[in-house]
Amino acid sequence: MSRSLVSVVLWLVLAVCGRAAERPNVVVFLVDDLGWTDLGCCGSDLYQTPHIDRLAASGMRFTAAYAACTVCSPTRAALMTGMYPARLNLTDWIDGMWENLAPARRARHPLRPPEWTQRLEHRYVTLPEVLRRAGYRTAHIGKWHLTPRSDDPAVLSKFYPDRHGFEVNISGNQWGAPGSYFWPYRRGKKKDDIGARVKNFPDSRTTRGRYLTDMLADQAVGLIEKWKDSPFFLHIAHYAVHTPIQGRKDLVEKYRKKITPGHRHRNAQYAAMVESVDESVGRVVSTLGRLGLSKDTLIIFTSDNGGLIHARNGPTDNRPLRAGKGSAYEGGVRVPAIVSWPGRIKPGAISREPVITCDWHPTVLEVAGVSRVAGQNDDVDGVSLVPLLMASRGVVERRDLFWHYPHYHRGGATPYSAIRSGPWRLIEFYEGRRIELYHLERDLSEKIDLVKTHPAKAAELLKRLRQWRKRVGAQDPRPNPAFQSRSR
Ligand SMILES: [Ca+2]
Repeated sequence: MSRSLVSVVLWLVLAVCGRAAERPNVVVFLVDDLGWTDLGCCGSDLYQTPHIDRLAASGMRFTAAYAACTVCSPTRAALMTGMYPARLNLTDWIDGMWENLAPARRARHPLRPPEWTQRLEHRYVTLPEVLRRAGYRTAHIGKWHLTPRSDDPAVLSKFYPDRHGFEVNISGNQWGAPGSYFWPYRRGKKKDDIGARVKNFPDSRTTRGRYLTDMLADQAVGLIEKWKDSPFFLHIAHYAVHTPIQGRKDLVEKYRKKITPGHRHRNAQYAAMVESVDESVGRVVSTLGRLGLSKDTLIIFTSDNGGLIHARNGPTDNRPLRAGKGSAYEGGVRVPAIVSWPGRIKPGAISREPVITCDWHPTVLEVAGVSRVAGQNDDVDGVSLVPLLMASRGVVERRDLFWHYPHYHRGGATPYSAIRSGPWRLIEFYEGRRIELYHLERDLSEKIDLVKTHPAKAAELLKRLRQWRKRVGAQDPRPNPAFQSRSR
């Protein structure tokens, strides 16, 4: 072989290998309502998640990862844009509680929410939009919940995932929950559930009889097989483990036999739902392995808010965290987060660094070697976690994390903002401008309010929180003119 031929072959090999390394596939699992202790590797005493536990063992698990909001739509928007929900003015789930509250119930609250933005606006450049321009195939599979409040299909469809950068949209629409997890995913004869109004919902020949989480996994596996030769971005946003709490029958039976009075987690239906999510992760990981794509694929696994505990038969338990979904406390926002990239991220790594949903956007772009679109999303709030992921002792720049929820929620929240700074967490409640201060390293359960004993720290954090609100243009709640204090 001539020297020039050798060098051409070498160049080709380097070019092909280099390309694969520069543009890995990205799979994001965004599970709905999965609590901080809802996985085997995160301390559940009941739920079995061997595939997710293996994913964690193969990469990095974050012990202080946060959702950008205590409810779902804002966190989903933060993942798509890398921006805080407060900056997007998208601060509650769509439609929000207030909008559905009877006048008598509204009168119980001294404040009312601001005129917040109930959709993901097109002026923001989403993660799939940037990746798609860089040559990625992009698919959304599962829950979307970022459309406006509307009954008009023409209005709704303008905000579906396929109008926000996803080439393929499977079952993403205005619904925050399915009518049923069992095919055809409707509640009784109700027509307007997922599947009914969405054009690109898979047709019934391929979904008939499939449990929803299994069906979404089928779709993910099919797309990986189809797109194996080009870089792809899959956003697998499971409807699970949101209500209705309905597990697959074989798994429910298994857990019914397993639960004892001593268990902390003790809902067999919910346990079965978690295990179905685990199976979906296992199927995606094994498909990647079978196709030789493991080393070319970054997988992120996380949740959109804390575990649900306030509903009837509160399906899970977030202890030692305080409260859960829809609350101002850690149980509302602290979530599992796992990142795997075999050969790149050291196996078995644990990070205690506080990270938040907004960070995944710049992280994915850096991993994909893609620049942000100039002049758009310049205010990305997240930071890339690549230094942390690639060198397990690496650090990201020290910063504060923030939450802003100017709404009420059945999970216990009254309008509030919060800041986490190092081990400290300060919450400002708008009602009466009351503050609470906790030291999370000494008091993970937020039991001991330190405002009185650490007034200087409280004042410093309150100042930073208010400065941040101003900087991002956070909307304050307003006085409720209909408020009747006697009715409380
Ligand atoms: Ca949720």
